[in-house]
Amino acid sequence: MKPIESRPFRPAVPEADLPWDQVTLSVVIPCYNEIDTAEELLRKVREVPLRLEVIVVDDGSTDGTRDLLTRLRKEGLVDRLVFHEQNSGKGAALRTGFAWATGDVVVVQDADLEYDPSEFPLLLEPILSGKADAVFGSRFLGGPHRVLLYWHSVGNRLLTLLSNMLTDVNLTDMETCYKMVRRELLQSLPLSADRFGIEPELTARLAQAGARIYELPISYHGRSYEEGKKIGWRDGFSALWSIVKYNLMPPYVPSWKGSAVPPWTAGRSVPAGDSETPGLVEGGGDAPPEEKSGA
Ligand SMILES: Nc1nc2c(ncn2[C@@H]2O[C@H](COP(=O)(O)OP(=O)(O)O)[C@@H](O)[C@H]2O)c(=O)[nH]1
Ligand SMILES: [Mg+2]
Repeated sequence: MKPIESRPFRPAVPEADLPWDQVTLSVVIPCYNEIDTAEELLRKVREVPLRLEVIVVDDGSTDGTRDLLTRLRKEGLVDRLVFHEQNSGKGAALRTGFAWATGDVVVVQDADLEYDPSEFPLLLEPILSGKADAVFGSRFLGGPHRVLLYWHSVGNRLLTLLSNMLTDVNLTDMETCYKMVRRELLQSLPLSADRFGIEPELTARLAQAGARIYELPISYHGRSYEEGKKIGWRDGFSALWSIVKYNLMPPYVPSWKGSAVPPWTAGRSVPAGDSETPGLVEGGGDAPPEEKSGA
């Protein structure tokens, strides 16, 4: 496996004059019992023609995913592998991954194959060109998608409607996995949800921080419950509560004071990341990297 930096750079979007080679994209992958998909997913991520920092957080898997990830880390597919000793939920896994991110921009990538990493450059373009601080990939804006689970999609639209009413931003897919955010903004947000409440929480905090949010159509290869989909109607009800909680109750997030002109638009050159560090981390939790052993 060749390191990503040695590959020719091929942006997948037309704006060729953007500083694609000056940003590092941290890809945070929460992973819980995904032995059937994790390897193929990681290979797809590594094919993306961007400078990447790949952070995988294993959330207490019990199906052999941990050993698989350890092997893939040795193979060079993973830059940073963090293990949660106990299953704690997608939100907890994301908070661990966000704390470790050192790239300029962070994107969430589920470990199943429902979302396609080859769309990262499309999502990155509004951030790279300085228009957006965060970009959501929407499954409901006309991109190609497998049709299934009608009532699930109705649930998603209702949750998005309620979230929009309280955040006053007009998203079409609040629950999407594809949320890409400038790292400094993301790490400034007070996130606390352990499970799927992280989606409305992240959305609410970005809106409260006054982030410039863009939305783009993405493709979606949904899986059925037989194929391993885990999220269910209970998660829907808990999302309702999360939307109310993170929008109407403290803490109240002040406006983000970050620069509207990101450094890469001024031609900054960003180092490729610390490939000398061991990257394999036992434990996890939310502490920032400098407070952990093995960093
Ligand atoms: N369901 C579930 N997913 C988790 C957990 N911790 C991390 N994840 C990861 O979070 C992502 C989203 O979960 P997934 O089951 O695909 O959600 P769904 O596709 O919406 O049903 C996947 O990459 C999971 O591996 C957890 O405790 N439960
Ligand atoms: Mg999924």
